Amino acid sequence: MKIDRVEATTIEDTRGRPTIEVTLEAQQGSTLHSNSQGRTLLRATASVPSGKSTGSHEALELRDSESGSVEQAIENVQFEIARAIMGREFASADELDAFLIELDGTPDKSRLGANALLAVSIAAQRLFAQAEGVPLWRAIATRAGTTPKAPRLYVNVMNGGAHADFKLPFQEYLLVVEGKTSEALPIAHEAFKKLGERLSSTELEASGVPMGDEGGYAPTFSDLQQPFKLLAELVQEFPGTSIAIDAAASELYRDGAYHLLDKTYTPDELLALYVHAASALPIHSIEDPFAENASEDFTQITAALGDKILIIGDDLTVTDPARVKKAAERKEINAVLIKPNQIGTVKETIEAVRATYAAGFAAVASHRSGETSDTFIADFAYGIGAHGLKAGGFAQSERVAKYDRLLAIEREAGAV
Ligand code: 2PG
Ligand code: MG
Repeated sequence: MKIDRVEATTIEDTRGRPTIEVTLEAQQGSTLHSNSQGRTLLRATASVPSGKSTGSHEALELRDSESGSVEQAIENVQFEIARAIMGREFASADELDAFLIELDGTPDKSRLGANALLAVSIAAQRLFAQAEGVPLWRAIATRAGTTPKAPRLYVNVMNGGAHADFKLPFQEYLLVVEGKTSEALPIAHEAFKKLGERLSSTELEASGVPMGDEGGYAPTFSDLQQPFKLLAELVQEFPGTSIAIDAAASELYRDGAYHLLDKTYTPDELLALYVHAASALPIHSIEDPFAENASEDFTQITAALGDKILIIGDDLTVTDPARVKKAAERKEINAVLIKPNQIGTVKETIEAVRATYAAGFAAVASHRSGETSDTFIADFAYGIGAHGLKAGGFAQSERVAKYDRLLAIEREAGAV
């Protein structure tokens, strides 16, 4: 395939911050082996999300440090990347990604920007799927060598931490819903509504429940147990559901201790809190229970709880195949969060998935806290047969779009 048009522009994410959108065009049939007749125009657009609680080992999102603009990343796509890829023959999306990685030439994508590279990489993956005449999720499955499957819904019902001014210490309280999307989604919606009614009926939130960055409620609690109690009640009412949290503990760690509400916890005390929660409550998984460099604490919690629940690495592993392998050797986790923009190309994201599966771990695909309406992550989750997909709460259409895409995939998959 030869790409003959590359365009990049700024759009706003759910936090109103600028991010990058790229459109690529190619002529189908413009290979050495085709004649000039019957060519169709292929066109694909992709935009990239942006994180707030970012791991320090993530690939670099290129932004102007003062204004936060992505002008430089856009320029990099429009000039250097466009010039390098246009008119060149790429036999596969993998070949194109390998070319992008080499063009950037840095280990953390800091020259051209992981945001610039990923937008091109995702749009290119879409172009190749179109050229092959297969749905995006199918193209991803073929590329990754995985068996497509509907992911569990990881619906972020209560937002805390950096996503809600730390009104709740843990960043994400999620309801995990099992089953095929068309059955799981109505249950998730109903439970989300119920939770909203309950929160607004408490005196505390009588004036209406505020919402957090990821489209979930952002209530204030004075004790750590209260949100868990509310969720445990919901789980009882809605069979097939369970609780997950993303502690995003790197954000809670200062001066050798973890700060939760008005108390500090040593790593051992925090471990005891998790162990107690996992024995008393229907907990399915805990993500980033400790700070990103607390290797031994991760190993300890996985030894204590790993046969019962998932311990998911996010800031710890940053979708980096090498880091996933290291985490496997050290037995730090038994599941990996997969976020394409932590590494910068679809190719490397797939390599991180391979490393995850090679270790016998579960993969949970994830959006970012600053999202766009791009639904690539839903196709990716389905294509790799992910254990789950984190796509946020229902109060933002950018989150709902991902769940709706899973519904559409279910129909497409049934029709094949
Ligand atoms: C996380 C993500 C997504 P952010 O920590 O898992 O929920 O948040 O995009 O802010 O890193
Ligand atoms: Mg996380």
